Amino acid sequence: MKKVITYGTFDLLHWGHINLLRRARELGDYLVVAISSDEFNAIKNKESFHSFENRKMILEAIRYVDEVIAEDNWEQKVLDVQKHDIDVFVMGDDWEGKFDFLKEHCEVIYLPRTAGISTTKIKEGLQAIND
Ligand code: C2G
Repeated sequence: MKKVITYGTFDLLHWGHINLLRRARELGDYLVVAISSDEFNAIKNKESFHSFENRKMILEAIRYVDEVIAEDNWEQKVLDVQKHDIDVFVMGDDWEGKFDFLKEHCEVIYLPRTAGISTTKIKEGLQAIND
């Protein structure tokens, strides 16, 4: 079984995230998603609207996702790849090159981001409506 992993906050889930998850799943037979904890989001200077538990529950409902684990720090990826017997690591290409150190442990693939949508864009759009 070919196992794929990807990482992210996945806040205010949108079609760009779904495009990523679908393509990641299509690269293998099983997709693990490591979702950023609220504490790790703070390290990433990101504040998510939904809590970790709620973002996790939403991801677990997606047909492309087989398992959801927590992402607590930048350093856990090699361990995750080994512990979960991962064959392919996937990220959107806004991260191009940033995780090439994983190439000695698994395949590393950066997929084109979906243009025209982002969690920030959603927040800004809602702000404009409410102004
Ligand atoms: N993404 C995408 N297209 C978009 C928006 C996001 O392909 N329009 C992808 C991102 O490239 C990423 C994934 O969806 O691969 C999740 O995006 P975020 O939740 O913004 O994740 P990020 O904050 O980049 O966290 O250790 C890695 C980090 O946890 C990644």
